[in-house]
Amino acid sequence: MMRALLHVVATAMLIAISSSAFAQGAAIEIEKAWSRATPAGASTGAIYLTINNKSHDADRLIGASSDVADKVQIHEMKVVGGTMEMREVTDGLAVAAGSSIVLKPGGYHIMLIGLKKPLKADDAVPLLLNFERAGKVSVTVPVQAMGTGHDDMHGMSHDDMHGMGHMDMKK
Ligand SMILES: [Cu+2]
Repeated sequence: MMRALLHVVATAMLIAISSSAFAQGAAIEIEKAWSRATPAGASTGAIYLTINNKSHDADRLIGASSDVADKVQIHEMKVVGGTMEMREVTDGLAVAAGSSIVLKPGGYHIMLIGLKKPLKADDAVPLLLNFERAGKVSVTVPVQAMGTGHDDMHGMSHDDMHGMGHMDMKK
């Protein structure tokens, strides 16, 4: 009798736990999000973050948007034959089940294009990420002061990178 009752309680708890996990949709967790303050007149900015896929299904970051910019793209920066190249990742960023992907200076980043105003230190930028499976995930991105040791490429700002004459912008 006691055993049967315990079983019922245990089952009820399991149901409660699994349904709350389902309701919260915590399959995708974003951490270490940050951006950098931009110089006056800069039209672009970059956001870096870590995506943790805690679900048992592979997912894919397929897009993003933010109130602070006209357009938000997923970009990849890499050195090809000694030249820094930046291109838009048009087919999304795959995040395997149970794994993480790190967006960081010199690699993948979220690109803010057509900034409506400069990003200032201590601003909080609202960002909406769109995942193939998990759907929309909103993130608040803190802005760090310029030159705080997180600089891309030895002190050049992201905007400098875009303005560099020898940099090829691959479509
Ligand atoms: Cu970029």
